[in-house]
Amino acid sequence: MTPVRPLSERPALTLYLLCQYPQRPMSFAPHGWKAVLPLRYLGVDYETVYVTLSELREVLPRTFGLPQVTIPALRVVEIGGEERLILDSYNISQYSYACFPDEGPFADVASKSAFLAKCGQSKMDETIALNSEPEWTEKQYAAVRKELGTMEVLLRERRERGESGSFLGGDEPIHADFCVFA
Ligand SMILES: N[C@@H](CCC(=O)N[C@@H](CS)C(=O)NCC(=O)O)C(=O)O
Repeated sequence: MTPVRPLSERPALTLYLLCQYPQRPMSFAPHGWKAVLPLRYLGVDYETVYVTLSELREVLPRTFGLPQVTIPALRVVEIGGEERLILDSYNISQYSYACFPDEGPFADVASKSAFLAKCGQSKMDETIALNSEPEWTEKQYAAVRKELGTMEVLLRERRERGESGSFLGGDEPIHADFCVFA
């Protein structure tokens, strides 16, 4: 496996995420996770800048000289100083995989061994082999569709009772909604 590139050889990345209000620099917005998860999966270092909705609309377009900016947005400063802004979580994800192809949860050899010691190499090989069998994967998809069907039933029943909200928790998400998201 190619060794993880030292920090001095990596581009500097800044990820812009939406926050609810300036005093709380944290993001809940779902679009942001679509960029955060691939970056974290690949173990890529980045700084985070949290912006409010009004900053997103009023400040960021001026900062980047664009008519409109959506977030997540990733600012990349290459080793040579060249800068660019990547918009849209899909493009950020594509960039992450292209730029850091050899990293990932198993970049650390000791952690890989620890994981395999628990899960077992043969179980792992078996699962990887099964994943390329259409018959097996179709069964897995069917099982997932069945599970999701339970949610549809719950949501439909709630609608029929005249209750509002599109979350399992009604108008506000509860733990069950967060489990579905995760
Ligand atoms: N397809 C985009 C959607 C991103 C998006 O719509 N983000 C919202 C914030 S959660 C946004 O930037 N909206 C612009 C605005 O409200 O002015 C992605 O996946 O990154």
